[in-house]
Amino acid sequence: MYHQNLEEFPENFLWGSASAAYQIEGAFDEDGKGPSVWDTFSKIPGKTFENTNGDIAIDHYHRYKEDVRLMAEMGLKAYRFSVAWSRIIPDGEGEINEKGLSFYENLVDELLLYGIEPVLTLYHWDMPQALQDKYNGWESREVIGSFKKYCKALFERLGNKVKYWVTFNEQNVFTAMGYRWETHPPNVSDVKRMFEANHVVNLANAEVINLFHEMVPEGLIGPSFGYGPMYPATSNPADILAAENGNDFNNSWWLDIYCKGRYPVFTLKQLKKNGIAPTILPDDEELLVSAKPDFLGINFYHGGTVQENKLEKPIENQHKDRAFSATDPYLMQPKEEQSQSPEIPMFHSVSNPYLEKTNWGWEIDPVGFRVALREVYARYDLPIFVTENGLGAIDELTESGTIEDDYRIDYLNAHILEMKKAITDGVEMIGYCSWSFTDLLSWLNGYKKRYGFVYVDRTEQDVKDLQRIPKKSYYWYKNIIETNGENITNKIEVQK
Ligand code: BGP
Repeated sequence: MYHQNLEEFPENFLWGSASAAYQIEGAFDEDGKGPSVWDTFSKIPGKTFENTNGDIAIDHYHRYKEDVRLMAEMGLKAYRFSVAWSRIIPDGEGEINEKGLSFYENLVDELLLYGIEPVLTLYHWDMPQALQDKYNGWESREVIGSFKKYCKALFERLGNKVKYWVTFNEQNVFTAMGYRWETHPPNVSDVKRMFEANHVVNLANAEVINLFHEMVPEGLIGPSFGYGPMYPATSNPADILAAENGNDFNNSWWLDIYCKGRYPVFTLKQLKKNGIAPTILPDDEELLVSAKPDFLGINFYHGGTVQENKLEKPIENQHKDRAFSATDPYLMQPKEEQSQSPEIPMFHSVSNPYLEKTNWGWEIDPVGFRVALREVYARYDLPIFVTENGLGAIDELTESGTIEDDYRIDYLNAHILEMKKAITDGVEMIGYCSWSFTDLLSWLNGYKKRYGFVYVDRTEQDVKDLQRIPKKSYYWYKNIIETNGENITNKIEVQK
């Protein structure tokens, strides 16, 4: 659809920004916090860039007031953050740690003081290590009860202060990276175990949504999914079919469960044929169907392009032209030695010649963002909250003490423009959170891959003074918020 004039953003549109506990807080063992799987995993030599970890991160735990003040000065309307489960319950299921709860309550109070809407993520990948050790983490249904206990403590304490809640962040990413690619905890490489663990997370998601609706009837809850549209490489109908398979396997596999309570038929059948489908017990379906999210959180970075692949195993030279980044969670490719690669007969990923890439090889695809928003809204009919979108780049602190991140402004402007078009098309949207507010730890890429509006002065090995310095994009976004996005056009004007 081409629109001569774009509609305005809704009046109460939540212009926000996001973060996650492990990536910002630091204070990894303070005030009674128990270790999480990320505290353990990041210490395994060679797993993260230059062996970086979040022990100190950007020390948000001690500097949250300063960070919130910067948000307030920018005029931010919403701030998405996650709670570290092992701060609230150090061993995951036992005693509740009051100091952990009060940290988040203080943070929420501080946000509310400035009229910033808190958006709370319950699980952004940091399972308490004790539960990993005791039950094998998400591979056991025992963990569902522990997760409910933790969530209940937060609903009780913050249910009257926080309206927007996110259950799981990018379930597709943490299950694949953690159980298939050995690049996240618990460092496993087994497709069957991945699908089993993923199913348990689905059950936990449903249980907690139902619990929330009982306990916090005025609030809104939904998962945040890492969505990427699937493009066919050509107009060959066989490639169109491959793209449908890719969409089924990479997107509907999760979104259908969240919204319809059942797995997509074709992928499920394919997994069963390969002997890697999850174990579904008789009562599971009833639970999954009963839990309805109030909105869908969408994290958008990029999608993928696929072609037909009828081979049992990809041929050798196909591997060579794959633009494949070892740390791109959205485009991991089957390893040759991994016998169970269910997607091989379904589709085959190729590089998209129309799209530029970031320094880390991630495609830049603003139109794909509009495609994503429309697809998700058309299929699932739920309001969308964009809970992440942003550019990871190497920023330079100039001698005069500024950061001229025009490339980030270009990136965000282009994406927000496409979002405005999607709204004009008819997509119902709650808000948009950029990733991220401050610079923070990239899980696998250290401190060098920066996303923030606010520069944080540290390197991988040198913590320095962690000084916060607003970048050029900070002032640009401030203006976008002030004008409710009316200046979002093809032309960019930055006010500083
Ligand atoms: C998403 C995660 C975020 C964040 C972002 C950028 O998948 O939800 O936590 O890390 O990706 O990723 P990266 O740091 O790998 O560039």
